[in-house]
Formats: sequence, C-alpha cells, structure tokens
Amino acid sequence: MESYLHRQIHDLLLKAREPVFVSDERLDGDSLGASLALADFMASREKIVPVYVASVVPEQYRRLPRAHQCTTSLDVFNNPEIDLVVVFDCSDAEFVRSLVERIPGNPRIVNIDHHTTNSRYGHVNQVVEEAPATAAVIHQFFEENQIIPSRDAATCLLTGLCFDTTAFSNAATNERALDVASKLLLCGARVQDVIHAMFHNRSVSALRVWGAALERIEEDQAQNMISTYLTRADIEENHVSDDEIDGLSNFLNLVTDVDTLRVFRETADGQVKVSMRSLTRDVSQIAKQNGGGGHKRAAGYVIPQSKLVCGKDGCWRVEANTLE
Ligand SMILES: [Mn+2]
Repeated sequence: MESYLHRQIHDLLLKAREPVFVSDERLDGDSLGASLALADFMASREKIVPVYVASVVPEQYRRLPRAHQCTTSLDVFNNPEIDLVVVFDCSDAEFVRSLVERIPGNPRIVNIDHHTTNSRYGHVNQVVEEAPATAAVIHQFFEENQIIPSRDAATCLLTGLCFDTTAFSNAATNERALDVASKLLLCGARVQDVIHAMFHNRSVSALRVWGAALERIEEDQAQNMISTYLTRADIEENHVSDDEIDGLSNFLNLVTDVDTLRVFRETADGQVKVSMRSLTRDVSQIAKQNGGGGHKRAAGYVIPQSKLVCGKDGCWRVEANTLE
C-alpha cells in the first residue's frame, strides 16, 4: 500500500499545475525539512512551489535549502488555479480544513505524516506510524520512485530525522531511522549544517529560562514522573522567543532517568501548553483525551484559558483564567 501511494503521489505532483505545500502549524525541523526536501524535488522539475508556514521560520532553520520558498501569507491560498495541496507532518485536520476552505477551487489533498493521532483527512493519506519522522516517509517516496535526492534535499531530510529522534537518542529511533540516515549521508547530506540547526542556537537568556524550569522540577516517585513549569513572566522578562523554549522537553527526555516527564508552559494567548515524553506510557492517548495529539512516546495538548500558579506549599498547578 505504501509503495502504491508513493507512486500515486508522484503522479499527482508531476501533473499538478498549481501545487501548494503546507507545513504543520507547529513548525519544527521535521515538518520543515520534509516539505523543503519535496520542494527541492519539484524545483528539479522546474516547479517552484510555495510552502505555507503558520509562523515565521525560526532563525536556526533559515539556512536550510529552499527556506526562501516559505511564506506566512494566507494570500497564497487565494488562487482558483490551485489543484493540489500537500500537507507535511500535520495531524490536525481542523488546521488543514481552515486553510483549504480559502481556496476558491477544489484541490486534491495529500496528507503525508507519521503521527498516530492523524485522522486521515486527505484524499490521499500516506500516514506511516512506524516512520521515525515525516522526513523518513519522504525519503521512502524518493526511493519508491527511483529518485536520488539532491544534496540539498538530503540535508533537509536529515534535519527532519535528527529533529524527531533528538539526534538518534529518543524512543522514535528505530532501525529505519539509522538506515535512512546512512543513505542520506551517501547522498551528501551536510551533517554539520544539521547539527548547527539543531544544537548551536540557544542564547544565554534561553538557557537561563531553562535553568528556572530545571530548578522547579517536581518529582512524583510513585508515578516515576517529573513535571516542570514556565510562566509568561519567565519567557518575557528574559526576552526569549517561544522557539528558543521549544526543545526543553526533548532535552529533559535525553538526560533524565525517569519514565515520564511533563513541561507546562504559559502561552502568549492565555493558555497552558503541556508537552509530554515517556519511555513506556502511551502519552498520545492522554493528549488525545485533552484535544491534543502526537506520538505514543511524545505528545502534547493545550489547556485553554488557564494560567500557572505556584501555591504556598511550593507546588505548581494549573488554574482557570478568571476575568480580572
Ligand atoms: Mn514529525
């Protein structure tokens, strides 16, 4: 089935007159790397495809090949000629629907992903749950269609793979991840560019904010779980962006010896975002029950209209935001 779908997607891409690519709403190394690698393939076929991103490309990814093709402008959908929309690494059907309904025509939707919570919202759904990253699914697309990725495409795919596996260290790292990585290296993927994008991008201020989070870790020994908290004040007083805070849960997952961890963080729009990582629990179920999504071992959700409060006992909790 996967092979058939990869050939079908290849046909759709080559026949499309006005394709548009869409990266997941929560832009990360995988959603971006996967979409830019396929944008590179399209460029090799003389087609420059716009890649819609919901927020500006974070600084560390701006040097990725084809990053200049990303746009945050919703005007890109206001084109009746659009006949194909390819969505990368996105399990949120509602986000895709809100974008597609802006298109005056009736395009085909191709959904390429690896999240277990993906609802298969496309006309064509290439959702490979065992894949360590959407970038690995795109690599499979290249192989099935006998296309050798360019050096640029291989660099984008290796970025996605390294991001989702936290450089081959987390639970998503399977044999397939290492196999794909070795093939990408043979295609000339620039490892140093990938390492730079992944690790060499935290400011001292961001580390201070991480420090606050490390200091507040609460341990629940019975549950073999730790939790920590970051408020808006932590983030804003240190003048760091949300992009710089991302990665804290992956970092904790890399270095702690506990089974499960949760990072609670207040967002700019008055919600609390919860990121979870676990070695043995299926946290995607918890995320799903709370309206979020993700993978078995890495998932998250948001608690609407809420804030974080530290009680007199020194313990943090989530409280409903009341109108002041
Ligand atoms: Mn991914």
